[in-house]
Amino acid sequence: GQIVHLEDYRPTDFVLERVDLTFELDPTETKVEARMIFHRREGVSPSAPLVLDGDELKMTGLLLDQEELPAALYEATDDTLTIRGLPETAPFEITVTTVLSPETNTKLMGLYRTSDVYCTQCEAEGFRRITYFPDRPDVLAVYTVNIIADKATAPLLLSNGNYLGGADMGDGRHFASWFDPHPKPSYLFALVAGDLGVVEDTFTTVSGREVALRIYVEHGKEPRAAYAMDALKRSMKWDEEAFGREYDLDIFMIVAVSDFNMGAMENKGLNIFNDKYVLADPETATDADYANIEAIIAHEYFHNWTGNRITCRDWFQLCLKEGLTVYRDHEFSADMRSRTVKRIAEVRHLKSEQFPEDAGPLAHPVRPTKYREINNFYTTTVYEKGSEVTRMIATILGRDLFKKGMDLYFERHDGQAVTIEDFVACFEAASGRDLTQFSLWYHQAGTPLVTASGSYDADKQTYTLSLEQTIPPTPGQSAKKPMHIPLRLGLLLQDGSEAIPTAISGADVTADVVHLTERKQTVTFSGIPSRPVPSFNRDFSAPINLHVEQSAEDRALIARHEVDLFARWQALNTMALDNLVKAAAEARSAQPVTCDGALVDGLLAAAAEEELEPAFRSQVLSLPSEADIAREIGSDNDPDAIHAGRQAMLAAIAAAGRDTFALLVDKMSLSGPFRPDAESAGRRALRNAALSYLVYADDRPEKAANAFRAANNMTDLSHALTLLAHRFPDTDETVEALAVFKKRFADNALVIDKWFAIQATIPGAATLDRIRTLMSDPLFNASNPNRVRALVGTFAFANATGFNRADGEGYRFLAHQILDIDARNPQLAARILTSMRSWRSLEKVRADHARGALEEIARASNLSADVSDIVDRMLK
Ligand code: B3K
Ligand code: ZN
Repeated sequence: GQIVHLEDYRPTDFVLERVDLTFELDPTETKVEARMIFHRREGVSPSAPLVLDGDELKMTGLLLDQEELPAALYEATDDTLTIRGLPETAPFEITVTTVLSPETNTKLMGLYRTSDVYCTQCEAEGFRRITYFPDRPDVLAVYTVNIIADKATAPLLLSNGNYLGGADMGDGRHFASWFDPHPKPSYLFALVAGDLGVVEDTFTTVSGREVALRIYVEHGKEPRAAYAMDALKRSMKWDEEAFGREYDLDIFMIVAVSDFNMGAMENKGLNIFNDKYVLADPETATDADYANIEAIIAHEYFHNWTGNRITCRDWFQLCLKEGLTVYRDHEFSADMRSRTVKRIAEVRHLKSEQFPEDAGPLAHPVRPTKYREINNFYTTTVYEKGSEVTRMIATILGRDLFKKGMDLYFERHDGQAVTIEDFVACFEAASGRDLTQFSLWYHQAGTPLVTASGSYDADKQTYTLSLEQTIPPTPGQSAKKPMHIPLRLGLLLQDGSEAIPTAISGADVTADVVHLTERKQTVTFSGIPSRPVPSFNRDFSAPINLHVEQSAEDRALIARHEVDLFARWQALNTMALDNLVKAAAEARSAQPVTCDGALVDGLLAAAAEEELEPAFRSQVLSLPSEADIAREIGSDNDPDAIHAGRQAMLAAIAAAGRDTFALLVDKMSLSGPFRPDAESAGRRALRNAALSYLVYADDRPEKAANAFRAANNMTDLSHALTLLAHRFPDTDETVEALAVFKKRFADNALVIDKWFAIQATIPGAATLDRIRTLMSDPLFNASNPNRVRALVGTFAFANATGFNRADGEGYRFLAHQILDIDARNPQLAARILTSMRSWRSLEKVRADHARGALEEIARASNLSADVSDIVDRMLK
């Protein structure tokens, strides 16, 4: 693929007015007729040809105003159809006929089949695999879709918008027509046809319109869609209340399919979901599954306004819809659950996924300026950092002005395809603030590092903070400008109360937000009666790394007294991380691992603190992951030492807290029927965290095996199985539990994915052989993305010791898998390959093996654009 540059953007020469599509569905010979009405844009040269996009198309007909086009007037290549001699000003109709084979479409882009159901995925550039088309997000048109199919195997025929009607065709086939009155880009087109079960409900909008809600799932799975339906209704209500957004069609449909490249897709009025994010019941779904379903149902629904009604001018603007919509779904979940616990989970995710991306060879700005393969830019930087940037706008402007800016955005740009600049301009207009420097967050990649040191002057009663920001170099960006960093900050006094400064100089401050705007800044707080303990980045107000020398005692003070609960968690987590880094170094040099007493006391005190909600306490007990430790160390990483150091710390905490944990296991047990609400989930999380420590403290598998037998829901069951498999992999108890679990859930794909994933994360070098064995298990299915992600993806992303074997076998295994997957499904292959994005921070022996494996991929012939883009950037 060629490199696309933002600066080359220009509008199309032709305006597309409307589209009529007719599909005659067949597994291997689907006929598509696309009738498109265009006119030449004013000012465009009368000789300019119409150039349409295509991808692996077989064209069987081409008409201009219903007349066959002479061959001299058009040219079709692999990826374009160019038509000349078109009317100067009058509208004209182009009719393209193509023939597709959904059954053999293994890329899962365009029209494909999954479990005998026809379905589509068009974002980003899948529509061009259906017909020749101006396949770009700034071409908005009104669509009519006619679907013809065999009535017996495809009784259900769905597309975007409102149902127009349908009829029997008398030959065993039937048809249905759909009309979507809202102009949309092609990436939001969807079609589904097949035989599915349905769950129905209704929602009455704030203005009193009744909307039909339908969730389609495989027959027999209807009861498992109830939670998704509930989440949908809550999302619709929340968007009315929080953002003033009402739904705009008569019907809203969700279809769950089992073969899908990602989580879900926000097609107008017809969302298509990976069934992993729809189906749930207590027996088969964990609390995390429920939370994900709630978040993703909301996310896709929220796209109806942020993405669909207002869309992106070009794919460089992806964060315009994704960053904003993630922010919206985060706020939704925070309102549905505990805001603090949600924020902790977001920050953990951001640090473990986005920070490494931003620190490695794949780093790119939230709003990139070039790409080779757009599918590779659906990244955690665009999504999660994009959400953090939106959150910072809200922090800087405050709630009311942020809302005013959002309202203006909806009012100004409804029905348009716009840019990040348009978005930011709305907040500038609403607030009168200049956000030019702030906008660097969209343009400069890399996680800013803020270093801070403080000094207290007892005579003057002033406290002075010296702050410095540095933004590390990233690919293509060596020098960076200082950014506007909104840093929420509190000064705690020794009794735990908060100091109220009489004056602050050296920075703009609004409430507790200190606005850092210079490379170096000295901020002085006056009227501080005694040496304060600064608590930085409350609520994680800015997505930065922070280096500040702070004693364990100072951190413990924050952990005990901060009013910002997030900051309390952060203090303990930072303490733990510092200690884990030290433990890794000790383990690497074969010294005994030491565990800081203040940390253990802090953890145990928080764990037992009844004033705090259980979910929060479970977050405190969950130590930074091995990947977090590696990121903190930054270079020359030895995953085995990190693992050994962390295990030793877990054992020390387990030994010190035995009584606390035993008590918690008792206290947090739940009786009565399973409820997936946040509070019950929090109790299960705390109980399981405590149970984990009890199991670490034991050398025998009884406790875990008993927990496995006693479990009456998937959260507890999969947790117990994980404890058994990870801590006692080769015992009879584990072998038996794995067999029982497999047998019990053999016909539930989503649960079997967990069975694979749990085994893929067993620490240690021996797991690679286990993975190989599992790949020949009859339940393994190399063409199902969820299954491949569960086994191969989980191994590469989440098993630091297994994957990063010192002999490099893990990398070579992955290289072969990537090549194998790439031949069928490039998007899936490219995504799994990003698991190697931090390879340069490994110690030399491993790094050399990793490079060798990457080079092996790079050398292979017939690499997809997706994989070659990733591998080239990783080796650069
Ligand atoms: N917009 C889709 C993602 C499409 C990914 C294309 N490779 C789902 C979402 O973010 O809501
Ligand atoms: Zn999205």
